[in-house]
Amino acid sequence: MHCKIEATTANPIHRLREEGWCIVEGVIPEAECEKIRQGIYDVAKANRKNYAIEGLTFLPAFINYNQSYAKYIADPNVLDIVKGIFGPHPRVSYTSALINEPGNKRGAWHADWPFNQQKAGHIPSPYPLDVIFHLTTLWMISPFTIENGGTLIIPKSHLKPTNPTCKPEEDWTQPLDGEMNATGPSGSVLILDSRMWHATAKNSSDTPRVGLAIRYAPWWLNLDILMPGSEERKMMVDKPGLSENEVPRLKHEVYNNLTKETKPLFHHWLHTR
Ligand SMILES: O=C(O)CCC(=O)C(=O)O
Repeated sequence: MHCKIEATTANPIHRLREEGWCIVEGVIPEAECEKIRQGIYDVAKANRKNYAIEGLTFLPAFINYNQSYAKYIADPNVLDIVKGIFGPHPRVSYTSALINEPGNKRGAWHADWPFNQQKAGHIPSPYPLDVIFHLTTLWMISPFTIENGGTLIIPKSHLKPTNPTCKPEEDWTQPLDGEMNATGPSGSVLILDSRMWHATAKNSSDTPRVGLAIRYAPWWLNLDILMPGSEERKMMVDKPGLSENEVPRLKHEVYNNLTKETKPLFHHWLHTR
């Protein structure tokens, strides 16, 4: 297992716990990234959601539209780390395409679900325990560089008991002390504790930055609130009229074509409750 080390230890799980992030290089061969990049870009653009921020294309449940990267989601270089944290039965919670066009604006600092305090389903801050509940992984289908806007992160911010979504009235788009761009060659995977403060960086290159956000959850984290039509979502989001991310159900034909290693990560998305 290769993990780019910039801390004191070679163990990526230890590093995730201490620093809140690590990068695993070479998960998808670079030549393969070249082949799948345009397809991901085209499909994401063609199905872009109109609520996406200007300069960004965002498409949830991307696995339903394009499966060119699907087998890598179960790649042991990533999955062994995920299992090392969550145990033997992790689940994929999100597969989203992220296209950052040249000239996009810098985004606001935030932590991801279930720590985003503006979403109906969230763990209220101050978080009671230092526990990794959810992992956000950002897949570099393009190389991530400082110029094209490698994700902005603040190492160790996962250890804070809260995050900027607690105070949405403040402007969180400004630089903060300790920030850095996470960079790597195409085919690398940035793994973040979802509590980590992070933000979209400006793409100052002349080429779109193509990425995927794939998130992993432990078996015990209830994901039903994300699923349109679920009983949880009706009660907690629709009825009170609150905001929440949407992860539509997985299409059966897509599930049937996944590899045997990938299927267990997605089985829960076949059904709503
Ligand atoms: O595109 C990026 O670099 C950051 C994406 C992000 O902030 C997110 O998916 O929560």
